[in-house]
Amino acid sequence: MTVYVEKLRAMEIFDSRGNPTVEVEATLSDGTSAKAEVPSGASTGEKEAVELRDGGDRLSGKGVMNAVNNVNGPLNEALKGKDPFNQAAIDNVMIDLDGTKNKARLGANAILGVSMAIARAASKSKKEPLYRYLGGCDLELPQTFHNVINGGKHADNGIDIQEFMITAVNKISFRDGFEKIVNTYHALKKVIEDAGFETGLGDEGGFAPNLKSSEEALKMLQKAIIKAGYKPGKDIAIAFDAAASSFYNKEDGKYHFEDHVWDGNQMLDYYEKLLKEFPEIVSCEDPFDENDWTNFEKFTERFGSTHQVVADDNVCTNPELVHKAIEDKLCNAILIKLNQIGTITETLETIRLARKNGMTTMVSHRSGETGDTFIADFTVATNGGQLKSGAPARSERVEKYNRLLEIEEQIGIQNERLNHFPNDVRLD
Ligand code: 2PG
Ligand code: MG
Repeated sequence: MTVYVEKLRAMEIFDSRGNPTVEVEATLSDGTSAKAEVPSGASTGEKEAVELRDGGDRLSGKGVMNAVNNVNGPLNEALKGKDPFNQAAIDNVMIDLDGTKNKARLGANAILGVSMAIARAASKSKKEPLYRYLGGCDLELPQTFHNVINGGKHADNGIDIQEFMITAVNKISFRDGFEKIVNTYHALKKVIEDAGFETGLGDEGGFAPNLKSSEEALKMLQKAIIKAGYKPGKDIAIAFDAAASSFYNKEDGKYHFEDHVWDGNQMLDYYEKLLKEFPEIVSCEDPFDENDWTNFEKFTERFGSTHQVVADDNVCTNPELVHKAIEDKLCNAILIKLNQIGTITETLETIRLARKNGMTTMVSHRSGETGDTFIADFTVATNGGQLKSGAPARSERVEKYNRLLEIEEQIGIQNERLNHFPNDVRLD
């Protein structure tokens, strides 16, 4: 029996920040149906595919009814009768129908919702879990990064680095590593309380204490790791996402970072000091503004042999931009967000391109998330990668980790290959 796409139906739902987003349900001719929900970022790169918003007065202009109608109308028409098991063909139909370079006509939120819903329906129809349908039999649980102190655009505090993450580097399984993360998260709450700060949470489930500086945040993290009974750098390492575009001032070309106004060189010196003072930092994302490739390149030249340097806002999961990043030696790792580019097929192309050129890849949630656990399966399917999905708190974050626990139980605990970092953080 040939199975084909029978119907696509979308509706407007709400994300973890209470903003409208798109949900798509795909139904196949064999009666299988599956849903997917699209996330949404706050610190978005200028070259991300277009997230179609309605504008006007309703829901502060953030409604997504145009995107919903694009699924129910033109996308439904174009994909009806198509083979759901040929993901590339499905995605190409949508790219062609949209016809723009950045999915501005139909909306990346509409297109990605369809791309994910059809993949999930196809996996259900084949009676395979999504990670196996997408990834075959070469599967590996990812190295996960957990944003436990939130700053920048994700919190109302004085910290300008957007994300301070912890990652379990000494572990025998994903579950073992995740337990260490959870213990550290709870210890961190105590450390923050004892220092007299509030323990309210930011957008990604990390604490958002009103600290004055990023150093203070890092010191608290060191303390929390030790308090939980682990060795900083040996058991639990640290990563950050500066999301530096959010503190770069285009007018004066300076970085307005916490109490300072710095040029690129001063910013670079600051990072040098930070990495010396906190040797447990293994991975640094977006240390410079998305258009400041010169200083970004200098950063990679200086620290790229000892640290993972991740590019997010300046490459936007876009194969063309990643190509340029490879040529320019911009970074040694690429952040991967499905909604920055808008289809599964193009995301896979970006991952392939990065890896072929010796770069690592880190799949990422968005600060506005839903309960959809697609990225957990997707990261396992793309094998050997990393995943950041926020703190071990707030269900839109934890659901992804719970899904990884489930996947680990299904595929069994594997030997850690742990080639994830340019420097081997596991060596004593
Ligand atoms: C980032 C992301 C995810 P946002 O900058 O890496 O943490 O944030 O979704 O707000 O772009
Ligand atoms: Mg980022």
